[in-house]
Amino acid sequence: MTEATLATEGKVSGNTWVFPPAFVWGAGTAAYQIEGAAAEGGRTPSIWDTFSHTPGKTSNGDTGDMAVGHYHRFRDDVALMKQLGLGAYRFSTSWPRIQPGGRGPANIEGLDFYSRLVDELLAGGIEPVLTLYHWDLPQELEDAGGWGSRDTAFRFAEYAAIVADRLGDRVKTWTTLNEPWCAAFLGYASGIHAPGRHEPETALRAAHHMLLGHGLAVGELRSVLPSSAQVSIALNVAQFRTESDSAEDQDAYRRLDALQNRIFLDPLFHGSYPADLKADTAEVTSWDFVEPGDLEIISRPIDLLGVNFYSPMLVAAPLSEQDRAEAGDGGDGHGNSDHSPWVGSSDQVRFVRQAGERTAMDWVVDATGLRDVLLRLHRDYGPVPLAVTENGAAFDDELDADGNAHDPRRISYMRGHLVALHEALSAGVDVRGYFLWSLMDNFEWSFGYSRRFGIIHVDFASQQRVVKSSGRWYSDVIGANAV
Ligand code: IFM
Repeated sequence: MTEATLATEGKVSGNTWVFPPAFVWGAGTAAYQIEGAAAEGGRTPSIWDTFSHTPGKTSNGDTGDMAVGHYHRFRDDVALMKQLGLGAYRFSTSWPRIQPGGRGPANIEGLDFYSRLVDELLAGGIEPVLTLYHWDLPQELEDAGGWGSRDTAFRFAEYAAIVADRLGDRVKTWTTLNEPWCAAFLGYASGIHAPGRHEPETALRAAHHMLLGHGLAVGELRSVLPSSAQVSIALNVAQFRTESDSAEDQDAYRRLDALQNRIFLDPLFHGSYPADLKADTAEVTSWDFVEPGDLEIISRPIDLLGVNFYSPMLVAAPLSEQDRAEAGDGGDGHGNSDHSPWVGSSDQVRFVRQAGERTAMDWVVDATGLRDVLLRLHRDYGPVPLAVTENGAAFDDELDADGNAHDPRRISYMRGHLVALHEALSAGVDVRGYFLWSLMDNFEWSFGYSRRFGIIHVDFASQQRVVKSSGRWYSDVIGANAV
């Protein structure tokens, strides 16, 4: 993504927020959430196939076996993207489709699929933005230790080289990992995501191995791709806020910020893990998995940081026994957790339920969080350019009698977040693009098909697609380059 020529060109006039001329407008998906064809074309199972087929792990026992059939319908889906006027499409490649089993030779049929997709996008004037890992680790690698094993980082770099070798002549923007926090902590600690393990130490180890895999992959990508290619990582950077200025609440903030944000940002941009994170987790791990030279690899320069943002979180110190009794808190004393089911220091933090509108995920709607997270990244980790690589909302959309899907709440969510992004631009933050999550309704991980994030409605039985009113609204925004 080229420089968007910032603040001075991101103008506001009346109630219209005009974006910089080179601003990239996109939408995103991920392989396991949309492709289906789980056993076709030489693909072998990933941890998400195993997990979703394990009784009790997903709503209704839903799996990605069929998902929304994108593997067979990709041309129709690209036609819809074209109709919306998307400038870019963010998708992920499936590791077990490209390198079954996670090691050894490439599966040409798998690479051919993505090659056709890329060609179709380019023919439609849509820039492909490729993510190498959106959580679908080949099951064989999990059987060999998964991300808890250091070898997985090296396998990931090998896979990155295979994909770059085939698609690097046409794909300009590359993302190594999507949301490693979710993959590490939801996958290996809370266990609500694949592979469903409950091992806090392994989660920290996995986070490090993912970062190492990222750094090794950056090296491979740089050696295979033309020098004009852009290499990035996408993090779900959390915007934590505190209930008060008390030292106890500030400490809860510090702990969570270390465990979700700085655990990735500091090694990537400063070449070290935060000292307070190591101290906070000393009872869980000695961090002996960090070997000499790892941090140099992890902090190899990148061209862009992807920011995935949905909702801010309010945190505080736990209530004292007395306060809990007075508040009639019969729960665990940690309050309501909006997003973060495992925090490593759960005795020291409490999530506070925020007032306000909520999405179908029960996530509070507060667009100021996006502005603040962008400002913070610019302040603490700049000058790396940013792109909002995910932002969106799930609502219980239904087709009306005429077959239309009206989703005014999603339009309002998007509008608010785009204005917030614009505020960050105007404050001088280098934000190069916005990728709405998601292009279409799809498999929402442990929620199965019960949560709809799309701007295109999908009837999961017939696979029929209908552009929602938010899709038409977004199309107008793209056309005007303004909100
Ligand atoms: O659907 C997910 C996506 O795969 C990763 N980021 C959050 C989205 C909504 O939960």
